Amino acid sequence: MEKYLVTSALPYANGRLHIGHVAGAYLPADIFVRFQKLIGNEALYICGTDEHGTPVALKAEAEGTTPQAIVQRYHDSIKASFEGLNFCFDNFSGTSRPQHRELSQKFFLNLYERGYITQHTIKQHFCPVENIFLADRYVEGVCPHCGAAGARGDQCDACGKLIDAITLANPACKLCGAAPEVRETTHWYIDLPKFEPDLRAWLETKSAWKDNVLNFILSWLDQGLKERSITRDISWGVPVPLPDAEGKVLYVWFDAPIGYISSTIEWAEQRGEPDSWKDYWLDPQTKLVHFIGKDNIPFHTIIWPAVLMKQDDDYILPHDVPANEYLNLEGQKISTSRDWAIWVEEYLKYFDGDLLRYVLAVNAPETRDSDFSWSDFQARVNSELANVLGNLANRVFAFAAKFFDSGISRPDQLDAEAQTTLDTATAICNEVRLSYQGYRVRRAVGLIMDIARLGNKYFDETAPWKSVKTEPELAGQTLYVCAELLRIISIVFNPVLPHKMQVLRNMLSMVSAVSWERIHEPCTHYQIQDVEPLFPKIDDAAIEEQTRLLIEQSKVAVERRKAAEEAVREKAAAQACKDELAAQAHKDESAEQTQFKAEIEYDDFARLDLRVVEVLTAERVQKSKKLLRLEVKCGAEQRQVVAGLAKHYTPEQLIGRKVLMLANLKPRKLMGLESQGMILAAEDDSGLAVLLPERDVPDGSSVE
Ligand code: B3M
Ligand code: ZN
Repeated sequence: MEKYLVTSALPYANGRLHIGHVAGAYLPADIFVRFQKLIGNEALYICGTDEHGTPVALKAEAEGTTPQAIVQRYHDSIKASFEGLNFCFDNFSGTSRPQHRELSQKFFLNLYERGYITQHTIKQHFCPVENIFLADRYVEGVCPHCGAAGARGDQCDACGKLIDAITLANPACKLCGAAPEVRETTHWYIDLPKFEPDLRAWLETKSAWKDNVLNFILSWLDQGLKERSITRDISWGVPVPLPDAEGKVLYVWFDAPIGYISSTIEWAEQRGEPDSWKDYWLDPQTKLVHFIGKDNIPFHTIIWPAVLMKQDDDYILPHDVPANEYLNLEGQKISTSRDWAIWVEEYLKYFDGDLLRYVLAVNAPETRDSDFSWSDFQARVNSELANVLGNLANRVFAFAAKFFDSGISRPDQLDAEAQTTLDTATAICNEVRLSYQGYRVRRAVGLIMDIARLGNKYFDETAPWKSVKTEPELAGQTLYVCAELLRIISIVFNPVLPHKMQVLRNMLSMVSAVSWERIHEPCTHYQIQDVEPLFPKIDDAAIEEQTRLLIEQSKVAVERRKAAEEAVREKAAAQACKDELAAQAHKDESAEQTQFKAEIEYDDFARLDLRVVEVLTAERVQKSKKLLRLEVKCGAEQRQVVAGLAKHYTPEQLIGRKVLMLANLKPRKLMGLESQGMILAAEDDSGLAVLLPERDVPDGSSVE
């Protein structure tokens, strides 16, 4: 017997669950787990919500509530959605629970103490309006590579290159629209280059992984692993467990995968065997399989295994990471901001959970992106589930009711055609098994529907409605073969349609627990009961209504978004205005406080000999940071002036310029050089600015 520990990526607790999530990281996992249990393997299915990160904190602030309240709302909503879709998690936890926080800190400290964590002070954008450091995706500006506007701080969509946010030109904060400040901040980094040999050696054993996953990893390794920061400056998260780390939390992607373990620990505690999580995580026999969407590949195949490798306990590493591609909706990318999505919560108000499971399984984005459309949903339900599988069940049950009092018995002997039909079905089941095991759900579903087609064909060809009058045993044989096919289907289809297949087994009066082995244990008698249509058809009106709702909801969202963007612009403008007023007020204030020197007579002023001079040469004074030595021309005269301008001007910036000079100041020595005049300059917080005549006047001109 094999032992699996299966996880699905932890959904963020900042929004509801939509069908794109379900198709990528969840349904394939649930099907895999149910399949493993069906063939007699042990499988534990672990999940929970990913509850940290900036979006939760921002949402809480926007709604004037706490992050915990936001998290609770979406945790409940997501959990209910999964329940409505008949998911079989063994535990569904959340990463803001105390136990998870403690475990995450322990993981961090283990790496820290073993020298796998470094510390760097970096420059980062800071929004003075929101008063937060801005994660890269919250900054937008001009791409330093291609010059495109609207590049995000992490990546430019125009040229596809990765960006260091700090290199964006004209950066703007996406939250408030204002230009962010650049501030220094200290963070901790996981020293990935140190892991490279171990990671490479481990990954070399993974040649059986899906191509899309391997390609992704190779390109990462080939670019060379870099240190990755694993801390953030926000208040919502797991506090960094170091004395000098006030206000710092672990990056959400550092703590999230640890949630797989903390959720397993919670499961163990809830069943009253607190150590039993170790039977999975610390037993090298366990096969750990992470189901994820493709954007999560590097975290699960590089960073997370690295983190697991250097802990006190000997954790198992991922056995497989079957990542899926994306599901589109009506030919467009699913988008939460445009509300171009089908929310599971909404879906469940209208349709059965298993129907969505079926359609998403048939269209699973296993090797490339796939598409969901309402018309395809209707067609799949009506012409596949209802017309093929539902029809087989209906006609068999109706016929049995009409002519055999709903009893179907195994004939003493089966003729060749009957036997071949059953043998074909069991042969297909072997293929189905391989497909499930290899994460090829689309193929498994197609094969199972072939069994149902086989049944309909057999029913048609043997035409029991004819034979029942003359040779009722023959009609009975047809019913028996078809009932056997339905029984087999109700077993092998259970991973995809757990609820519907249970209903079918009930109609067939199968009471024992469902298991793959029973495929090969023919039933001797069926007493058909509780018959109901398995797959009622979906009418056009229902589909039109859904299409209308989708378009409507998206329109509302796009308008709301436009309004929000407008609000951001207004807020930015208001802020700019406020800044200006504040600057003005500051000026006025300083004007009030300005201490003027004592009054003088005009004669006092007239004693100053102020002149326009031209700077002929300029050079730094050796060993002085402040002083420049200038040669200036004042009419017929040339003078040497030593001026304290070196911090504000390079010599080149001054040569050739006409500036103002106090010419009759008594010469004095500075750093051994005689200064024969004083250059006039205005001073403010940022330094000195030499005064220049407003138009070109000859040197030597006097200043009145
Ligand atoms: N919260 C889900 C996502 O990227 C992310 C997964 C964490 S798994 C440890 O949609
Ligand atoms: Zn801002």
